Amino acid sequence: MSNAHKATAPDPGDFLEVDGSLSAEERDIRDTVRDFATGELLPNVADWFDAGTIPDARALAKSFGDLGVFGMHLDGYGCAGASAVSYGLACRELEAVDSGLRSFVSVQGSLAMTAIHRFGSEEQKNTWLPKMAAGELIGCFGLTEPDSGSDPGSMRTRARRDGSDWVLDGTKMWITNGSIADVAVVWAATEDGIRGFVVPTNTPGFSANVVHRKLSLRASITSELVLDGVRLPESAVLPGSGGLGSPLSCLNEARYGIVWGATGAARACYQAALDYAATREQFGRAISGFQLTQRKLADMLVDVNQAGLTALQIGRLKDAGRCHHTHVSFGKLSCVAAAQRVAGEARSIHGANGITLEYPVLRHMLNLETVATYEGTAEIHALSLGQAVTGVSAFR
Ligand code: TGC
Ligand code: FAD
Repeated sequence: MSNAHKATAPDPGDFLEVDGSLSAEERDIRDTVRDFATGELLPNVADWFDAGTIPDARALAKSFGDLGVFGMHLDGYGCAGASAVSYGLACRELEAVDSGLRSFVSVQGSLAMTAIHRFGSEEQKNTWLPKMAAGELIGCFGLTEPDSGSDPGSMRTRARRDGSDWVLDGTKMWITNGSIADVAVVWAATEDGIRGFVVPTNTPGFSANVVHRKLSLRASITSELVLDGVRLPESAVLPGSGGLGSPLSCLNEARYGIVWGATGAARACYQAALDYAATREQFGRAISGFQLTQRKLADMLVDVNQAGLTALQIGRLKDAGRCHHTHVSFGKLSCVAAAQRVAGEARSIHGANGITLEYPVLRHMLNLETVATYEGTAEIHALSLGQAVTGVSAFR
């Protein structure tokens, strides 16, 4: 006879007990990041979003460095060498506050630091990574261009040799933290294919312009990078980089963080909706008692928990060395779509209050428009999966 009906009622926030399978170390990391995120970031994030910037991004970088989340999945050079699941949990807890804050950590650790860690010389690693891990230096990652987004292989930024130097010309667009960065990892086409360059942002010819009037990811700084005859020594090229596969392999790391991050945004919206529905009364009763609201809450519960299971499974595959980049596409496509559905339903449950910054739901919903776009749009990840299951590429 089944005992299912006698079991303790599930926790709505972790219905399938995904967190029950975490190790003690993973739970510690989750709790440390959650405490920091809810204590230090949550009270400020609506103001930052309202202002359309992070007013003291250097102080925030230092706090993230002290917390140990920059490049936490990397080994050596001041990095923590944590598991993929631990890194994912950190992304989840940060994005439960705001996608822009997880982005800060993704771009620094998964993109700029990973590129140097994976393709850099010992000298480059020793010069940049410890200070980036500590949050003393801020990095950005320039792949996208005004006319080259989903198709980065069509980039126009060029690096040409001039004696023993390299000279870079081109424009990068939509670059997170570009105008506050100390160092930019810039991808450029050379005679030998696409290569990565470590560009100190005080190099003559380098400039960055902030993108204004964004309606999404407002608690994040987004910039255009202009490279106008930027002259660099041979030691600036990432010696291990070669071909489009190099930047794409960094994207896999950041996309993996987004898989988890999206589950944090979804959880935050779901919890806000649950709380609001329990206290908001119309027609003489709490709106949580209406069948139509319960249908929304049930659908959200399923989305939040299925996304959580997906993220954990991909994390376990990654820790076991069995994560293919199409697993990450699966997670990025499905978890972000789930978070978008949850945020939309949560906003509707909040009625008029849902359109204000007093509640987190529209802020998350707007942020998720960016999350669904960067690091490969939903369409690009659908095509990656389509190619994986059919063997036919439909990109062109
Ligand atoms: P294709 O011919 O398929 O591939 C070129 C080479 O790359 C290899 N490859 C990968 N390697 C590692 N990881 C992946 N995910 C890879 N996908 C492909 C491939 O095997 C090949 O290697 P080889 O040795 O044969 O040369 O290239 P394609 O030109 O057809 O393009 C493929 C496509 C469309 C999937 C790719 O270009 C793509 O992913 N487009 C989306 C671009 C994108 O995601 N940009 C993100 C910019 S960074 C950003 O948004 C930061 S947001 C801030 C934050 O994260 O918070
Ligand atoms: P496009 O590629 O022009 O796509 C437009 C539409 O066409 C999309 O719906 C797309 O899915 C669709 N489409 C394109 N190709 C196909 C196809 N083959 N089949 C079907 N549909 C297709 N980039 C960086 O390099 N570094 C960063 O730090 C960074 N940070 C960002 C921060 C923010 C806030 C934003 C919004 C973007 C950021 N990006 C960054 C850029 C981001 O990666 C690109 O916006 C993204 O790759 C999509 O490129 P695009 O905007 O040019 O859209």
